[in-house]
Amino acid sequence: MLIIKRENIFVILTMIIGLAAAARPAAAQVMPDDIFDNCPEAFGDTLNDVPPDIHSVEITPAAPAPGETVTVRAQIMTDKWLTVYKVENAVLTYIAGEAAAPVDVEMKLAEPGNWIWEAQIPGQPEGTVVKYGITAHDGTGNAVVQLIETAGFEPGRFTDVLADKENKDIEGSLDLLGLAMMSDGENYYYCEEFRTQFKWATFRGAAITGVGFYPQDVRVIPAHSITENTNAFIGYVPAIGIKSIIGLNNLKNITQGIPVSIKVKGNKVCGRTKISDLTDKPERGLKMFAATAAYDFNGTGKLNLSDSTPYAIVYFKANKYIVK
Ligand SMILES: [Ca+2]
Ligand SMILES: [Ca+2]
Repeated sequence: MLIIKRENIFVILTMIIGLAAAARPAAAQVMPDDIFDNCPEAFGDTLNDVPPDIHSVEITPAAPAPGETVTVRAQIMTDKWLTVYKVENAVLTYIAGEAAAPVDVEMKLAEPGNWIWEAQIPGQPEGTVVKYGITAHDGTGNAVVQLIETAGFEPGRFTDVLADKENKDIEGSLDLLGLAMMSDGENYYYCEEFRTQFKWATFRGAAITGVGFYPQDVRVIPAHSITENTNAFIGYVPAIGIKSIIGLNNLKNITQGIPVSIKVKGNKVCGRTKISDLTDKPERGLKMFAATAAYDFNGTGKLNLSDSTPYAIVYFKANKYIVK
């Protein structure tokens, strides 16, 4: 069973904290053994960390003619050996023509035994380029998404991939409500949504947020030792000026982190990275999530885990066909 990925988050947060300690004089970091004992319920949402995946997508007819309805069939499922949760819903999003708005269609579970989900795209005129992608969720909110490529930054084209509960036992500025994403094929854009505006400091210390990602394919190699050593975060710790991709190999020098563009807008923290800085195999999908913590580096030296979203497998490109 691949569970309690909180340990991995802990490792990464420890790295960020190490940087924080190195960057300015502060109380020694004390990492208590009981750090997870009183873990907020919000952070405990990540107890199951194996998202669903899309194993196949096909269309009928394979070469659609003008006006012909297209049926999209996809095998979308969880790994029953790695998670108790099952796929509960799937949505097909399509864009018919360059200037068209995205349309969402709920997919039906057409073959429950094989986890084949199905939806239709209405017939289109000759020459129409139809792009389509799937977003699916399991019973604990973990997701898989195929992002339909945008033509650069298009603020209206974010996909809400991960939703997170309101958690009134943590500060609003650390309480994640969701993670939205967009891809133009070269850049990955994300917006974390918070209950209130994200601030650089909280009453428990410096605020930390990040989007975690696993370059290794943990669906094939579900080993903690491997994922722990290759994990990385798109990290944002404004109190010490961190806006960068932080991994195990560049911890000793903060300037070695790959810089990331990150902005606070209202109750959102939004960022942009090059997809090639996240993975050299984008086609196999990247497992991602968002998390927050607070670090009291001027006081007790204690790290306080705050919140984490469920997990998603993210594909940075979707599918398409041309009506002939
Ligand atoms: Ca949560
Ligand atoms: Ca939350």
